[in-house]
Amino acid sequence: MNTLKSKQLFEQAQKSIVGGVNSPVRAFKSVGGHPIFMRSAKGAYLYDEDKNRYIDLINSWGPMLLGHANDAVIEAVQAVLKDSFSFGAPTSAEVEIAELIKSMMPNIEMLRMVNSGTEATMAAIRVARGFTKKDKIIKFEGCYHGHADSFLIAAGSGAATMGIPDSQGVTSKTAQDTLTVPYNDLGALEAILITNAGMVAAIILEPVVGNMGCVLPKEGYLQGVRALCDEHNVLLIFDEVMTGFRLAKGGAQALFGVKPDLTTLGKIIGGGLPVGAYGGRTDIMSMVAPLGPVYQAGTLSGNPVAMASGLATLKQIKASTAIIEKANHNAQQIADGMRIINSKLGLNYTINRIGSMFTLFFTDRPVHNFNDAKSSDTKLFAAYFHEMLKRGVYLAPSQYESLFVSMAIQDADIQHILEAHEDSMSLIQDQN
Ligand code: HOZ
Repeated sequence: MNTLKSKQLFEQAQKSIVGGVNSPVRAFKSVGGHPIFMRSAKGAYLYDEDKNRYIDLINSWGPMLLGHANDAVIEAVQAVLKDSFSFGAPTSAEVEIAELIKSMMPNIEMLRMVNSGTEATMAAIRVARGFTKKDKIIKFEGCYHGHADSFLIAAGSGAATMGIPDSQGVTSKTAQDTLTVPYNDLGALEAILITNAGMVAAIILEPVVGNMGCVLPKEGYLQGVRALCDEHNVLLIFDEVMTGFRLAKGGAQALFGVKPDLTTLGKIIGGGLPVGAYGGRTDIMSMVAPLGPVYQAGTLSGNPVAMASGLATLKQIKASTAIIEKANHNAQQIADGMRIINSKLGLNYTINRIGSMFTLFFTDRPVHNFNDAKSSDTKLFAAYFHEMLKRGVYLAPSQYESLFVSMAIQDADIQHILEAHEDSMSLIQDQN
């Protein structure tokens, strides 16, 4: 596969963009080689600058559940473009999307639109602190909630991939207010709540983790976290930036039947444009300005073009259960097919899947938390990643990310992915 233009663009990019990329994992640092520069995408496929085609298993890290360049979304965006790109004043589309989100997410009574998942989580903990008048938050090792200071402590995703889970530049005072415990361990959570009694404003977690690879909550775990929050008078924040509108129309909270106090959203909510949101109980959200004393604002929040893209995406998801079902079916076929091939090759690697999210971990160990995920052979993952890329399958360039499957993938694509998997696995096993 010829990727010369990508290589040249990366060399050029490094002269003006930090590391040649605008988000660290994209640099391919942990897998080696150069990133692929994309030019266009349609449905299940990405096309790069050298005109190579890839079946996309990242889907912009989650937003493109419908597949790329969905016709109804394009039409909706084109329709608003002629009316202005931004007003910095309220629009009817913002009211419409707020009502639509409330109708889908079971525990959002009031919400605020922002421009990214990072903004949403950053604001949610500020509100939680303002409401409870407490400073500390608890997050889980390997969970990632965007790049705000309070979350870059034992952080997953790119921070873990780059080996900087505790980023420099975060003051020690900020870090002291973020307590961390292992995911899926109620005992550890209870212990830290007892030690810090009366000081914890909120527990924030990904109800299904996507940022240490895909890690599922153990049976009863989310219910246990909710019960501990109630017992210790702590707010529960579900970061559903990845899982919202994907695992179910109402996200993981609908799927598992657990009620968070606040929810953060991103990715699918913008249909590929930069949108986030946070919301929850009316009494808590009423703390936010202009109603209350917690400040949060944004010039481009509720941007009309982004709202049009989000609305056109969410309306389709709300109207048809077939979308989520098809994406789930695709992911199941791929993950199950990989399991069968692995066992034929005598390999016992862990594959975690739920709905249309999954990760193949290069470890024999069941993966329930970040320590388990870190037992993966990342060198082998890197070799596998490049073999898949050569065969036209675009995976996340890191072991510590979930894959996101779209509804646009068809049976022939699944066949292609599984053949690529078998060839790649056989080859890297022979070489190692
Ligand atoms: N940290 C993001 C995924 N969890 C990566 C986003 C990107 O590089 O585009």
